[in-house]
Amino acid sequence: MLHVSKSFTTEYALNEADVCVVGVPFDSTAIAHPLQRYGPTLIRAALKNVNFYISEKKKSVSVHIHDAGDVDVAPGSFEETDMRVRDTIRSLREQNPKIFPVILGGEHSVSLSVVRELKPKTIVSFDAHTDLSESYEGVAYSHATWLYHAARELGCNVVLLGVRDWTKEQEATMKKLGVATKLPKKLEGTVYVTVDVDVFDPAYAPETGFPEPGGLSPQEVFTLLDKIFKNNVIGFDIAEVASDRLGGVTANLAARTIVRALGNL
Ligand SMILES: [Mn+2]
Repeated sequence: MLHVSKSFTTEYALNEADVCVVGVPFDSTAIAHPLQRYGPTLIRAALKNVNFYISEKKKSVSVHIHDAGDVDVAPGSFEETDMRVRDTIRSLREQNPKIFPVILGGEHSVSLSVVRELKPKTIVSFDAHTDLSESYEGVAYSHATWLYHAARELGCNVVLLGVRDWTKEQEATMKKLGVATKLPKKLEGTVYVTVDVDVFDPAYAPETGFPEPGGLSPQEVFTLLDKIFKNNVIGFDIAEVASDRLGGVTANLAARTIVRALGNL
């Protein structure tokens, strides 16, 4: 008998799993606190200690999870990392077309690579920021621009929840793209959900690249997630956990958020 533990209580082979976890430890475009590379490690460590049971709903979260590991990112290159993330997601979906991908960031630019593969009709982004600049510090593809490029390339609907900091230019872009800042009753087509942990108030999630005061509470985010998952959600990520210390509250909240999301599958 092997007395060993993996990321999840029980871990399934890809072809027997409902959910596939993929880490993307990329943080090369982060400016303030580039520690997002440890996000996948921190969230996995937290996931080991989180019960896959939602007490208030008396509901077991019983999805079968396969952990594919982390993408070998190319430090300093979004383009090369993008290719590797897309290739990885594509291969996983070829091997199991029904798999529901859960991506652990990494900075928020990793979401662009994922939606380029999944091509959702609607993106719901929980984020304090719009991430709708065309370029940031002269760089086209970064954590601060990914949603602009996703919206332009895919021509998809965008819903931004918990957003509370934007520039005049970003405000014009939001108008131009028809970005919703409240959850519509019904979401169109396939839906991709991304959670930048800075959507939470920094009191709940201090370990992140760009904390903004006045954020949402965990309960508010969980309630919104429950509503969103009544639609045709095809993938989920959580980005911007940034710390080099195990046992932080932000990674624990990220893990709890994942369990809440998976509880709706
Ligand atoms: Mn953000």
